[in-house]
This record gives sequence, structure tokens and C-alpha cells, in this order.
Amino acid sequence: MSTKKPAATKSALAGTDTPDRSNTNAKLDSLETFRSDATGQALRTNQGVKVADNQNTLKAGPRGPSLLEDFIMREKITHFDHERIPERIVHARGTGAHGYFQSYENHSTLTKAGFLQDASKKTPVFVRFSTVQGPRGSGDTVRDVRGFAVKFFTDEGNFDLVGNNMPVFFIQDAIKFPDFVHAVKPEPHNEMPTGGSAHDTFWDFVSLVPESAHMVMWAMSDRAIPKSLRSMQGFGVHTFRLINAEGKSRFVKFHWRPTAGTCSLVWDEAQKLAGKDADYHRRDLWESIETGDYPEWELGVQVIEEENEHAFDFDILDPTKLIPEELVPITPLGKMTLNRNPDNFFAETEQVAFCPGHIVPGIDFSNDPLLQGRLFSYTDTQISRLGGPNFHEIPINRPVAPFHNGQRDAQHRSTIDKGRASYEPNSIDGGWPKETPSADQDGGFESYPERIDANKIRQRSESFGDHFSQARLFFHSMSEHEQEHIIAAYSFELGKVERENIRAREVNEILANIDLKLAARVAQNLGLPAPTKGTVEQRKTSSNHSPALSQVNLLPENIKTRKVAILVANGVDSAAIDGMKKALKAEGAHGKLLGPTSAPVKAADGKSLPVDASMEGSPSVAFDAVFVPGGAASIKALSTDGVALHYLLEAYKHLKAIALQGEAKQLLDVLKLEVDAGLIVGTDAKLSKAFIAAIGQHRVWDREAKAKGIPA
Ligand code: HDD
Repeated sequence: MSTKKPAATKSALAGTDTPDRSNTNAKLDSLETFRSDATGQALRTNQGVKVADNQNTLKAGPRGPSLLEDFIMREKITHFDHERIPERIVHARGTGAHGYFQSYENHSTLTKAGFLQDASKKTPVFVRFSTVQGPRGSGDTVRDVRGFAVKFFTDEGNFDLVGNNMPVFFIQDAIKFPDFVHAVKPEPHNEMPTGGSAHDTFWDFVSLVPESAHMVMWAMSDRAIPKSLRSMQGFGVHTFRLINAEGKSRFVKFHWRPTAGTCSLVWDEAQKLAGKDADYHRRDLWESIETGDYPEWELGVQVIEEENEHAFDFDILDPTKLIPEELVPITPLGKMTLNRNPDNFFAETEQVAFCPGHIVPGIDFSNDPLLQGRLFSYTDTQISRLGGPNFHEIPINRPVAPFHNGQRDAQHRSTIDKGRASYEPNSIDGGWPKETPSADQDGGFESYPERIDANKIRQRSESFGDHFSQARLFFHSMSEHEQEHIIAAYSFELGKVERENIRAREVNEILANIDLKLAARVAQNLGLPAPTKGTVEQRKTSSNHSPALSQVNLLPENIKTRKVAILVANGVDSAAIDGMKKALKAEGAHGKLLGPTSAPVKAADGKSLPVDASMEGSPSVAFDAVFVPGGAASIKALSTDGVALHYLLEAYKHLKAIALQGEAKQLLDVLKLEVDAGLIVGTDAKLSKAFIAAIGQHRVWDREAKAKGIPA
């Protein structure tokens, strides 16, 4: 038997007392020694025994019964039988990526957190994006809130910012979380629906709990069907504290702003994608990282001085409220870049364990009662999900900062602690490990000494009592088409609710208190009488319009990374393809050639052009825009090709930019369509210019009413 050890399993992270920057870099460039690479290695059992035959169970003769003594087969099957761990109770469906965070400058006036003080330092991060309702195998593009969880591996310990793509939440107090989750999850009797909130129990709960009104409005808006994970904003939701070296504390709200802008799918597209490519979002994230189109977000904070804690007409501790950016602008802190896909989904994305309670010196909690409950829930959940309290030793969760304490044993302990004293104080091991008094340089974590003098009570603060003003603020800040989408979403979801009393309650007791026109439109679509007044008196608020909430104002200034389908058939004008591809490339966009099949097409000039995919295999819903180059024979073929015609009609219906070059103009008559701001015909460079400008608008909203009549 060989005495050689199997490939690298030793952790590089244990054992030193000072933060090791080489580990920080290791996180960045894949050098972590716990990554196992089997290249050039023999197949072995988990005990290190080389395997001679991995094809056949040990049997009594080639046709005889299998033998119990086959320890190789039993080890393999036993391990397989236990491969799954419990999926997350919420946010089960997710995808992750590695990257780094870099501060813009020294923010020491705001915080003593080291990773926000040195502009030259790259702090490794692991991010996991998720949907909330659906199980692990559910679709990516369902209407739902998206999780946006970031683990910063700082030299002072891990900081987890566990947020969502919406800045508020459904409930105000953590004790209501199990109720909310039970209501939104698939119904218990038949486990339906998968991935969505369009069912009785969700609407029963939210129509009885008015504090959910604001967040439900976000969930019915375009924000709940993001175009990609790369185009989502992220929010820490709760108010946190930043504390500087002098002990000065300020309240903050964390914001992530994508450099790719914020935009969404349209509803029909989202529904189709859930079938045509259930992995649409995770594929997009994966491919953009592989292509080198690294997704980026700017991290910023809204800062509220302690003396201004009560300066707003809502409570900053109430997680159903946002602070309009027009009242408190965002101070940029730094940028996060995602530049590496995981090597192994299970080991990294599935086993990563986020906990809002993971903070570092310079950051602290507020008394938001939702946050306070979360501080308990996440660690508790990881213990059952990851099989014990040693989940911090799993490679993806290990801090780059060293960790030593008296905690010992428990399931799956992998650290081999040396020494005899697992208690503090001790004299046997020289007193190590020792506390770091907060007064020392690089002192230990110290909670902000907030003064509290109160009765022990179960009571909701009256300052949490206004549930409708910010729902109204959100609705009124939307553009016309965004408002129409919200009305359509409420109508669609409530239309799926079987019980009329629930539908009526949502309209009369929730929507009527937000906006009577909204309530009337939804009531009309449900065949209910329009309410004439709300059930609670409207409050006067200082903020009635917040342009920063509308995605119309959040588009990027370029079309970088946008994907354009180029439809071709035999006889296509290859010069037109080259011209458009060049123009798109210059803008950082990607053109893909799609043919009637996956076979190459023959251009009019005789060239053989390989295609990237067939039109059927790469549907229009997966692209941002469509270009049809001319060439008489190609256009003749496409004019009678049902897949090609459907492709264009679907892209038109989903309000995408379409450019028809040269002879492709004839398709207008075939499809009975007219040119508009995004349906462009032409022959020269002007065409690509206009096309690029139309893609930059993301959608042709003016076309929406007309496109409704298209049966794609
Ligand atoms: Fe939560 C997971 C975000 C309220 C209890 N939550 C989870 C994840 C995200 C959020 C992004 C997935 C993390 C990952 O990718 O692994 N949760 C939020 C936000 C909230 C929120 C932004 C409100 C502002 N959550 C919340 C409350 C509780 C929980 C009030 C319980 C009292 N959340 C959990 C959990 C999960 C979780 C059950 C499931 C799996 C996990 O933690 O690791 O503990």
C-alpha cells in the first residue's frame, strides 16, 4: 500500500495569531490549500486506499450475488445516501460568486472598521443571491424578493451584510417571521405554488397585516422580476451603526448600487424564462464572470447623526420604512467586484453560512426588532442545516483572521486544538488565548454603550404605526408604465386567490388606504366594487415623491454586456453582420449569430458562417435586442420560418430594440408591424447608432399598449 497522502486537505488558515495577508490574497486568487485538485491523482477510498476497479461490485462469480464485505462499494453508496443537507428554510434557491471589495478612501471619520480605511486593500468577499419562496430546484425568474448576502473576509473577522434587493421588509417584529414564511411558502396541503406568492395563504396574511403594505407594493413592482442579478440594487434594510475610533456612533443604512444600472424583465418574459431557462439568472452571472464582464456594485451608506434619530416622520428602527435618498443622500464607500465563479456549488454556495450577527469592530446593531430577532435565528438555523456548531470551520465560512478560544468538540470539529487549557483564565497554557482590551490598539470588539432605561414589555412602538404613507410614496414615485405593471401584478396575483373575502379585504383595507385609483383599477380587474374611501386617515408626510425609487432613473449610461441576437439564414449579407458586430463590440455588447439550425449558414458572398446556436435553442427571452441583417435569400427564408417570425414578434412584444437591415425591412409587412422608437430599419451606420441608442433605453415603453395585442 502506498503511504502517499491524498491531495491537499490541510487548512492554511488556522494557527497564526496575526492576520495573514497572504491568506487574504489566497481567497482572491484561488490558492486556498483546502481546494482539492485530483489532476494526476489516483482514485482512492476515503481511507486513502487505491481503487483497482470502480466499475464492478465484488460478487460471487460474474453472475453471482454481491458480497457484503465489499467495503469499497459500501463506502461509496453510504456516502451517496447522505449527500443532501436540509435546504435553507427560506432563500433555498441561490447562486454565489467570489470577488473583492475595495474602499474608495479612508473612512475613519465614520468607522474604525479596517476594511473601510485603506484604499489599497482588497478584502475578499463571497456573495450569494437567492429567491425567497421557492425550493432549491425552482425557477430563477419568478416574482419574488431576491436575497443579496455578502460575506466580507476582513482581517478583523467576518462581516456578513445579509440584505435583499428591496429596502424594506414585510413585518416589523421577528416574532412574526415564522407566520409570514408559512403564509408565503407553498400551501401545506398540496405544496403549491412553487416559487410564487399568488395564492390564498400569502394574501390572507398580508391583507390581515397592514404593516406589510409597503413591502408588498415592492414585491408587486418590477423590482420583483429583475433582469439579472447583476442589475439589482441591494439593501441592508435595517438601520445599523458605524462607530469610529473615538467612539462616535452614527446610524447608517447600507446600499449596493450596480454599475450595470437597475432594470427588470417584463412579466410575460419572466414567466416564459421560468420554463425556457429556469437557470436564467445563475447562468447570466456565471457567464458574465467567465467572459470577464465582472459585475460591480458600489457600496454606500445613508448617514444619520445620532441627534437626528427622531427627525423623520417615521421611525428609523422600523424595517418597513426606507429613508428617501432625497432626504439623506448616499455616501459612497467603495466598490465590490465579482470575478471568480465557485469551483464547487455544494462546498461553497450551499455551505456558505451567513449570519447578520457577524460584525466587526466599527459596525454595530440598532434596536430594530426585526434585526434583533435575526441575530438569534441565523446561527440557530446553521446549526441544524450544517449539522452542528462548527460550521465556521467549513472552508467557505472560515475567517481569514485567525480564531482561538475555549470552544471545543461538537460534530464535525476539524481543528486539532493543542494545549491543555480550554478555559479562561488559565495559568497552564500561559493564559493564552487572551482578551484584547478595547483600549488597546486593534482592540477587541466592544458594543456601543447605548443607554437604555425602560420597562420590560411586549409592545410595538407607536412610531411604527403608519403603514400606508410609504407604500403611497413608492406608488406615486413610479413612472406611468411602472404603475401599470403594479396594477397588473396585484390583479394577476389576487386573481389566483380562491377566496373572494381575501381579495376584497386586500382591495378595501390595504389598497384603498394606499391610493384609491390603484384600488379601483385592481377592483375592476377582479370584478369587485371600487372602494370610495380608505379605512384609516391619511397622514401628512414630508416626502411624497422620490425619483430615486423609479427604475426609469436608474438606467446605465452604456449598453455594456447587453446581448443581441443576430438572426441569419443562407444567403445573409455577411458585411452587414460584421458591421453591426463591430459596432456592438465597441460598446461592450455581445452579438450572437442564431440560425434556423445549429449548422453553419452560407453567406451571399459564399463564406461559411458558424452560428452560436439555433433560434429555437436560444430564445428571444434570453436576449436584450434582435438584429436581422439583409441578404435577399436569407430574408426570404426567414419570412416563411415560423420560429424566426415568432422570435421577432416575441421580442417586439417584450418591448425590445429590433433593427432590420437592408432587405430585412420586408419583414415589417410579413409581421404587420410598424417602425417605432425601437423598431428601426436602415442600411448604413445610422442604423447601428439608432439601434445602440434604443438598447440603451432598455425597453420601448411607448410600444407597450400596442404590443398587448400581439399573441406571442
Ligand atoms: Fe432572513 C436567510 C435576508 C429577515 C431568518 N435571509 C436569509 C438570506 C437572506 C436573508 C439574503 C439567505 C442568505 C444566504 O444566501 O444564505 N432575512 C433577510 C432580510 C430580512 C430577513 C433582508 C429582513 C430585513 N430572516 C429574517 C427574519 C428571520 C430570518 C426576521 C427570523 C427571525 N433568514 C432567516 C433564516 C435563513 C435566512 C431562517 C434561512 C437560511 C439561513 O438563514 O441561512 O435563518
